[in-house]
Amino acid sequence: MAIYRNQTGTVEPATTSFYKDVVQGLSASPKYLSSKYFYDVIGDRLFQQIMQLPEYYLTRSEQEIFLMQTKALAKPLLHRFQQFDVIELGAGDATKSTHLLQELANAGKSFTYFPVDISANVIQLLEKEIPERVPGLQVEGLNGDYFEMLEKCYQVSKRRKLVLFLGSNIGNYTLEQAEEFLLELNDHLLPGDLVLIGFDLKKNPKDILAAYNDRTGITKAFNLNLLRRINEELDADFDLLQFDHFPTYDPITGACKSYLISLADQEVRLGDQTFSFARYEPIWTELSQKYSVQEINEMAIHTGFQPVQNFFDCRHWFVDALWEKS
Ligand code: AVI
Repeated sequence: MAIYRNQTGTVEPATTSFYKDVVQGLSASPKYLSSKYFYDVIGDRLFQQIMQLPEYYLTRSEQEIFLMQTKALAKPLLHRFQQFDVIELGAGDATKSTHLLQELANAGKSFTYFPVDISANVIQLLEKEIPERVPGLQVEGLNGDYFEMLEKCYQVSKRRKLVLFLGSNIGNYTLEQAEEFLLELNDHLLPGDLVLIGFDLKKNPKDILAAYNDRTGITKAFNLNLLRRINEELDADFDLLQFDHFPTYDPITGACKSYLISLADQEVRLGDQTFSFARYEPIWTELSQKYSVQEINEMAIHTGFQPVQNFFDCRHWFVDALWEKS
């Protein structure tokens, strides 16, 4: 059995999902790798840099919504619920949500903020930082799987819920996966609970492509980092110089896809297996799906939600959609 070295340097048998998913993806035709494995320590750092790029409009657009429309975002929650909790799936650094948390706290509401993240490090940091940013706010970080943690929230508190899923993270799911995710989210909520989901909108294809093909090459490094991570953790020997980054955007489907292109006929060893790459063969690494407002509203209805209100940035490039569980 092959072995690999995990992020803490421990050598383990090759039975983890990372190993299995990589082998499955590289054995498929066409080859693929999941973008969920982009986010090791270096990947996190590169993503932080991406969010600062002039071409990467997504973060700034959503930041503008939270900054300029804080009162409007808080209003439906304050009008509907006497008592509530706010849960954030994939909280990251919670920069955007902090504006809303502050507004809710200013309205004199006492509530708990449950940031959920798969990174224990992120949770530790938020538990320390959020009460500094919003004094008096109760924060209970939850480290682990989104839906398991959502169940935990209901065990701890029976209050109404607002679930945040921001940053166009839903765009990294295929349409099928997104619907599956939303159905499961719906299953974990009670009628009347609210969700606020960040979607990147269809727009001029040139602006979308530029966001995933920045001039400085950070997005390329972000994609290539997955091969570096596989080398390090799964005992492989990808030559990073022999792969190029290639994003595409289809304005009909709204699918923005990134590929790593093999620049040569080559063989790559992974543990005790070998994978062959033809010259110019692609590995599909990421989907960043773009939506129309109509597609978003239809998706709400299909998955058991009622659209309540859409919050757009000034260019209408991004939307935070507020839905209620029917
Ligand atoms: C995290 N996610 C929403 C980003 C996106 O836009 O799909 C990840 C990313 N990939 C390349 N640039 C940013």
